[in-house]
Amino acid sequence: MYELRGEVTGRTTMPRKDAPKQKVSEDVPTQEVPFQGPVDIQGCPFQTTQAGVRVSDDQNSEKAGVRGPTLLEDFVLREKITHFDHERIPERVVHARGSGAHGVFVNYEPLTNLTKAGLFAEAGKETPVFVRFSTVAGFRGSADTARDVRGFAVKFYTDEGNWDLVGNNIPVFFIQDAIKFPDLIHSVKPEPNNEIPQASSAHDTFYDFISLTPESLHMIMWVHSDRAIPRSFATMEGFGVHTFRLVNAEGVSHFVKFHWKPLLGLHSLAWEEAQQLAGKDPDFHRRNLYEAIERGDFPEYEFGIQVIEESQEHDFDFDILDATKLWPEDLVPVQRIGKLTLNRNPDNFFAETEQVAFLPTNIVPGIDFSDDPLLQGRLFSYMDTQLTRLGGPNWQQLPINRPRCPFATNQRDGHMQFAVPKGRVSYFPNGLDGNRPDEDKQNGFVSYPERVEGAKIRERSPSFSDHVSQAALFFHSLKPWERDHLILATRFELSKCDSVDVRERMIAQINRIDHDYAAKVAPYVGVAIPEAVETPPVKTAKGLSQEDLPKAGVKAMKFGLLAGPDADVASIRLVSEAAVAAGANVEIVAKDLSDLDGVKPLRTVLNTPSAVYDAIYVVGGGPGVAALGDDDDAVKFIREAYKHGKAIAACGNASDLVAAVLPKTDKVTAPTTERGLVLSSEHADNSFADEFLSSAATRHWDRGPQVLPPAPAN
Ligand code: HDE
Repeated sequence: MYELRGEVTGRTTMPRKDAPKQKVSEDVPTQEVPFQGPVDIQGCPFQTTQAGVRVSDDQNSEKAGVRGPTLLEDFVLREKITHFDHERIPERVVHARGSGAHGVFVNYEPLTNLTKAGLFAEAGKETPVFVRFSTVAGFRGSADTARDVRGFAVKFYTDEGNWDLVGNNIPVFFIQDAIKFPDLIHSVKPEPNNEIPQASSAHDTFYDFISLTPESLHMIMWVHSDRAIPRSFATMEGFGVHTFRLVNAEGVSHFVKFHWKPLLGLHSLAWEEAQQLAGKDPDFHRRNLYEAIERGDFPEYEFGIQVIEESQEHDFDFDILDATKLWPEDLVPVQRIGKLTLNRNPDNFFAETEQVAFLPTNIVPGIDFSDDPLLQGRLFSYMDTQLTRLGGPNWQQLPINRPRCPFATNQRDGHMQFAVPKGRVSYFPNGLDGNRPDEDKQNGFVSYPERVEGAKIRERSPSFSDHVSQAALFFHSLKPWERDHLILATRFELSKCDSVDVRERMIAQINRIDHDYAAKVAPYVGVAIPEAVETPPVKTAKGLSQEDLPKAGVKAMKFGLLAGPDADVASIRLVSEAAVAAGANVEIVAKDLSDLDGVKPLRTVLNTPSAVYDAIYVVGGGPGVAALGDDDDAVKFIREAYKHGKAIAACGNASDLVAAVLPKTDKVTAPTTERGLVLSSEHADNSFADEFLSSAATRHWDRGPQVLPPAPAN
C-alpha cells in the first residue's frame, strides 16, 4: 500500500494525526456567579431522558399491542420528538452562512504607548479567540463561494472581558449611515415576491438600490473584484472597517484602523470556478478550513494597525469617520502587532459556530469607538438581534459566548437562566452583602471623554460627499488581469438585471469612475456608451492589488493528480512526496475509484472539477493515459485548469495529451516550461517536480487566450 503521511492512499490531505494542536487555555477562572457548565454527555454511558431517567428502548415507541396505537404516555417518544421539533433557531438576518474556528492571538511587543488594553501589554501575551467567517447575503445552507463580502468576526476572550472585532474581508462598506442598512440588505436578499436569487447580488433590486446610492460605488468595486471570491478563508484579509480609538493609561487617544494580513498571501478563485464549486462542493470554504486545521495547516494572520494622531483627524482628503473610505497604506502604514493562529475546530457546529454571537459593543478598557455613524448604528443592532435569535437576554452565558475572566452582574432571571446565583442581594448599592459585586472605579471601563456639541440634525457631513475618488483609486491600483476580472464581473452582474433602467443608471455611475470601464461594460449589457464625464485623476495606492501581499509558495495548497488507469505510480510518488515536503497536499483523481497498482484514487473526474485544486499534474503512463483524451470529463478537467490560470504539469505521454487538448488559439508543444505549463516527455524526476512546484505557487492569469473578450460594437 502506498502511503503518504502515514494515512490513506490517494489523499494526503487526511488529518495528520501527530499535528501539534496548540492548546488554548480551557481554564475558566472562578466566577462570582457560579456557572453550570455544558452538559457532559460523555460522562454517562447510557441514554437517559433530559430528566436523567435511563431509556430502555430507543427504537420502538410504546403501543397498545404490537400493531396497536401509540400511547400518549410515552414520554420518551414525546420528549425526543418535541426536542427535535425545536432544534432550529432563527438564522442570522445577515451573515447566516458561516464557519468557525478556535485559536490564539499572540501579541508581539508592548503597545502601552497606544493602549492600556491588557491583551497588548506584554510581548508574547496569549489571548484565546473564536473566529467566525461568513458570507452576507445567502441563507444558512447557501454555497460558500458566492460572490459576496466575507465576514471576519473575532471574539478575543481577554483577561479584562470579551473584545469582539466584527469585521469583513473588504476594508470599506456600502453605506455611510446605519439608517440605510435595512434598505441595503432588503435590496440584496432574494426578491420578496419569489425569493430569487439565493446568495447572489446579480439581480434588479440590488442594482436598483446601488445605482441610486452612489456612496456604495467604492465597495462595489471591491465586490466586483476577486476579493469577493476568495480561494479560502486562510487567503483573505480582514478589516475592522470603522475607525476606532486606542486609549493609553494617560488617557491619550489615537484613531486606529484594524487589519488582518493572511500569512499565506491573498489568493482568489476564478469566477467560473466559484460558480462550479457552488454546485459540486457548496461547502468548499468550510471543508477547506476544517481539513486544514485537522491536518495542522493552521490558518495564520498578522494583526495590523494604522494609527492617526487626534491632531491629524482633518489632514486627509477624506473623512476618517466615513466607512466608505480606507486609509491608503502609502499615507498611513500598517504596523503589524501580533499574530492570530486558528488551531482547533469546534467540537459541535451548533453549540459553537451557530450560537456564537458577536457584539461590536464588546470592547475592553484601552479600546473605544469613534463617531462613525455606521458604527454607532451597529452598537445598537447586534444586541437587539441576539435577543430574537438566541431567545432572550442570557445568551452571553452560553459556553462559546461567556467571558473567560471572572464576571458578576446584578442581572437576574429571564429565559434560559443557567446560573444559580446565591443570596438575597441582586442590586447596588447594598449593605446586606458589603456592596458586592462592587464598582471598580480604578480599572472599570470609562469612555474616552470626547467633547461633543451640536444641534440635533438629520444631515450628512459635506466631508462625506466624494463617492468616486477612492472607487477610482481601487480600480486603477489593480493589475491589468485583476481589472479584467472586475470588468467581467460587472458584465456578469449587470447582465443579470432585467430592468434596462437599472442597467443604464449603473453604467452612468460607473462612467463617473472611469469612462473606459463604462465603455467596456455598456455594450455588453445593451446600454449605449455614455458621454465621457469628468473622472478622478488616475492614481494608485499600494495594498489594493492582491499581488501586493507576499505569498507563501505552495504551503497548504491542494494539487489534483490526474491519473489514467495505467498511470506510472513511481512518478505519482515522486511528485506527491515533493509536494508534501513543500507543505502542499495532493489528491489522486481518476476516471473511477479502482485501485491503480497499489494507489487508491480519492476523487473522480465526474465528481470533482479541477476548480477544487490549486494546480494539476497529469501523470504519464501506458495507453490508458492517452485514452483520457477521449473522456469528456478528463479533458474538461485539464482545459478548465488551463483557463483558470493554474500550473499544469505532465510527464511522458500525458504531455502530448495536455498539448493536444489546450485551446488551438494558444498552441503549445511539449516539452515546455512556459506560462505555468511544465510538460516533459520523460518520466518525472526531481527537477520536473521542482519546476511544477515553483509554477504552482501563483496563477498564470496573463496566459492567452485573452482573459477579457472585447466588448461588442455599440
Ligand atoms: Fe453587521 N450585522 N451590520 N456589519 N455583521 C450582523 O448581527 C448590522 C456591518 C458583520 O459571524 C447581525 O449577530 C448593521 C459592517 C459580521 O455572527 C446584525 C450594520 C460590518 C457579522 C448586523 C452592519 C459588519 C454581522 C446579524 C450597519 C463590517 C456576522 C447577526 C450599521 C465591519 C457576525 C448578528 C457573526 C452580523 C447589523 C454593518 C460585519 C443584524 C445594522 C460595516 C462579520 O446585527
